[in-house]
Amino acid sequence: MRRSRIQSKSSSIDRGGYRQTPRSSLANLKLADGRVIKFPAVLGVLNVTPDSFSDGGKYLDADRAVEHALAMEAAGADMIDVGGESSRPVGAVEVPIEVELARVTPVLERLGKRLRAPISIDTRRAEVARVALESGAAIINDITALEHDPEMAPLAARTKCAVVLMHMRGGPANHIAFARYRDVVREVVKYLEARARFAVDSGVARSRIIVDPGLGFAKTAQHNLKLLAALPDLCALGYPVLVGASRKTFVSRISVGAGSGERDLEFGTAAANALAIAAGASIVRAHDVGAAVAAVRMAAAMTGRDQRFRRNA
Ligand code: PMM
Repeated sequence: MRRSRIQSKSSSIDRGGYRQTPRSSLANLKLADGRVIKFPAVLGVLNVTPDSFSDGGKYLDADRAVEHALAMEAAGADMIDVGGESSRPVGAVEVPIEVELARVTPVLERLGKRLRAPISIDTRRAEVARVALESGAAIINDITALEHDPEMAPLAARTKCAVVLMHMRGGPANHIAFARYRDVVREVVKYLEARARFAVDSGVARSRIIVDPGLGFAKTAQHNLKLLAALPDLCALGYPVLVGASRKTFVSRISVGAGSGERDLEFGTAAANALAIAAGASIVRAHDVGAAVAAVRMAAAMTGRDQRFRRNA
């Protein structure tokens, strides 16, 4: 069997099967306000945009957005990811910061009073993140891994929020033009290792850093599949790993065929989520929260990561 050239710190990885209780996936994320997110966890997606790939335009109205967030929480989402700038593979439009703020602020204000699940803000702009954190968000999900805005790292350090560092090349509008690698796994792991080091050097606590391979961001379907197969290498960095396969084009291309497109995409996403958790990922980002929760729970129980089933063994 071909082994990745990245030597994992965990020598017990067996690529042929799934590890029991992967060492590198930490048990939980402790937020600065005392709340604890137990892993594996589901991050429900709330895109407040007119043009996001799978749900663009559905939740531009703040009341509908709040309703959807509450429904995702009721369906078992552990966190809700609020985003006001689309990053679809082709033709994402750069929105002015005023527009991004106008989209997310009313939603965050209303959610702050009603949602118990922690909120993450999906943004590359420190000003948007600052406003969100003031409204009660606890996590910054930065698809540029703190690269886009020099104020982002100091903000994360100062506020003690958790941060998701995602791999991407280029920007939200043109990343697909940069999908060229010698060794995608090696390059993504090295990048995330460097960005995590940068975050720590900037004052972000190691325990509040999450890394994400950025499926679909400057990646072809082959790149995404290679990264999913190599998740243990990413987990070996020692940070919780977030995987965002939900409704992405590569899942659609692979899984759509037998039944209705929508259902196939949901099942394909659920399969990707289950296998990602089984391979050691800690969080999946999901549009269909009910399906993701079922997939994650099943994968966690089968790989000994669900405390309830371990005790009864
Ligand atoms: N994908 C999208 C947006 N934000 N954030 C992280 N951390 N990881 C992802 O994979 C990710 C993200 C694009 O998906 P959508 O527009 O369909 O929600």
